[in-house]
Amino acid sequence: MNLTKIDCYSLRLPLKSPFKTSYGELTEKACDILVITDDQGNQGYGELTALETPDYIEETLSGAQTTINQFLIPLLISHNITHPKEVSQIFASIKGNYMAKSALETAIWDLYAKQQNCSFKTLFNVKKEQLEVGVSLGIEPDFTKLVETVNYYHEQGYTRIKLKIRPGYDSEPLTAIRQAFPDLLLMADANSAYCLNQSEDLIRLDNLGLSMIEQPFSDRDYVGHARLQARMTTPICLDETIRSIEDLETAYTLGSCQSVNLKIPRVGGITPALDILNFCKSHDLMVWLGGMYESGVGRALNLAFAAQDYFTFPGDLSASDRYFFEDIITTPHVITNGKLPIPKGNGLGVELSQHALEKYGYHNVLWTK
Ligand code: OSB
Ligand code: MG
Repeated sequence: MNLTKIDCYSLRLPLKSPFKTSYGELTEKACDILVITDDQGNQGYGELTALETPDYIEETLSGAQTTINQFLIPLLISHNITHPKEVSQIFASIKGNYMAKSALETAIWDLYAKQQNCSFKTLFNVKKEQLEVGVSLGIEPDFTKLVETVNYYHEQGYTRIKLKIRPGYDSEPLTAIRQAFPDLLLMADANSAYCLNQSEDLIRLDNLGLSMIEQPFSDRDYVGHARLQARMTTPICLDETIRSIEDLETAYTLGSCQSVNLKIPRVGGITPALDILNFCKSHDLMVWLGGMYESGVGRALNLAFAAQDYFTFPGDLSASDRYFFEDIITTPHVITNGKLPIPKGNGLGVELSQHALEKYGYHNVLWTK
């Protein structure tokens, strides 16, 4: 693919309001945007979505940056890549570090699509022009405010609400939402905050008509999740647990989940994400697309990927203005008639806003030929 340069924009995007989960509070989202250039001047964009603190999964932003610089870029440039499908194989000798791999792998896919004058929409064989989406809400102890927030997003067109929960903050806020919105697609995400002996707290959520409960237990606890699933009717969805197809096979075989939150960065990029999607299809397992508070770059990828036919449940895919005052792309993602349009241009179909890149971060050249 004749790569000539890899640039990195390290950004800190302030959040419109702090986002509170069972593991802490986030006030700004740091991310890197990788730009891979070829000898024709085409540019592929990839977002590094790793969080700064290893409280979601082990990988951190600074660790991922080191992995990219010391291990992944040297591997990438020493191979003659003919198709982006080869990249995850090229990275196979490096263990874990899925988000670091995904940042480069997705940039190579974008570059490839642009070389072919093809959109991601076409690449993924997507017919839809727009997508029904959901929103993820942080912990809000004031239930009146919480219900107002749900109403605000519901009126904008978000058809599914996910609430972050933790022990002591579960049944009550969820009941408040359910009473105000009897028919809403509603789910909860615990981000590993419970342990097996708190199973009763979760089982009593069974009467709330939740679409699913995401990641109640610790990320390696396949057996605990299987025991809980056997005792409750609400589907358990795994997020943190599923980093690879092997993780998914283990969870499926043990009955640890009935639903999968698929995040492209958490599994190492587009090729492994497609493998996981295919596994879910062939095993009739529900799967939907999750998010990592992506900027407009990662969001564009998520939109095209989530528009594939097998996804029917609205993902964690909100408009640019859900989290950010200003997106880093020239045309932000805006809810239109209650849905998010899927970008149509070549590759990801978004352009970086030079103004926002300068305002929110700094630039480094990682490699030149
Ligand atoms: O657990 O799904 C999660 C964001 C970062 C890390 C983990 C999670 C999340 C979200 C927000 O819930 C999803 C989004 O809107 O991007
Ligand atoms: Mg989650």
